[in-house]
Amino acid sequence: MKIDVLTIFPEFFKEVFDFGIIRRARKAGIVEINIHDIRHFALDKHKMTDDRPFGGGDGMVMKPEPIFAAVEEILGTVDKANYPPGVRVILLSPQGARLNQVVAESIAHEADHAIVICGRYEGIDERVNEALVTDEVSIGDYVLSGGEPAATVLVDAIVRLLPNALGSETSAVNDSFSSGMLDYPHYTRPAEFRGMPVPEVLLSGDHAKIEEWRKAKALEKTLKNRRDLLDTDKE
Ligand code: 6GU
Repeated sequence: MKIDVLTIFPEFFKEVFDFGIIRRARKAGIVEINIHDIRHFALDKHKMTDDRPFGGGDGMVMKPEPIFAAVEEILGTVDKANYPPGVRVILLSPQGARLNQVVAESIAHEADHAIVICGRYEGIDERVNEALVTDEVSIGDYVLSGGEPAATVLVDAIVRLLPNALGSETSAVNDSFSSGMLDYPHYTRPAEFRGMPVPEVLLSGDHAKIEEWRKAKALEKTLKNRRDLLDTDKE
C-alpha cells in the first residue's frame, strides 16, 4: 500500500512513522509512506497556503490551489471519477465521519493508495472536498488544531491491518473492537508485586477457566468504560 500525506507541517512527521510496527512494515515493503509539504505546491511567490474566508468570520481557510496541484502531481488527475480503483483521498477534519475499526478495515482492505490531507482546524476550501475527497474522516468528538495528529492515528490503524504487518506474536483478530468488546486485563511476572497478586486463575493452567475469566473481565470493562459498544441499535 502507498500512503501520501499532505501537510503544511512536514516536520511533524519526521520520526512518528519510524517506530514499531509501522517502521517494520515500511522496511518490509508492506507500506510506502511519503510526506508532502503543501507549501511546496503554492503558486504565488509568498507560498501562501491559506486566506481569509469569503463571507467573513474568524480564522483562515486553506486555499484550494496548492492541494489540487499536489493531488494532480501524485495521481495525474483531479477528477474523482477518473481515480484509479483502490485510490482513496481522505480529508482529516472535525466534520468527518468518525473513525472506527470498521472504517480502518475498509481502507486497509480495499485501498492500495491513500492520499491523506491534513486540514487545519479553521477549515479548508470546500471545493477540495467536493472535487477531490472520497472520505472525510474525524478521529473523535474533540477539537485538534490540525489534522496532523489525526493522520498519525489513521495511518497506524490502517498499517497494522495490512497483510503481514503484524508479527506472528500478535494478531489483529484478537484485538479490541474487532470483537466488538474491549480487551481483557493482562498480567506478567512477578506473580506478586508490591502486595498485589496476579489473579489466581491465570496461574492455574486451566485454559477453559482462563478463557471464561477473560470473557467475563472483558465484559466487565466494556460495561464500565464503553457501554455504547454493547448497544445493539448502534449504527
Ligand atoms: Cl481529523 N482534525 C481536527 N482538526 N480535529 C479533530 C479531528 C481532525 N478529529 C477529531 N478532532
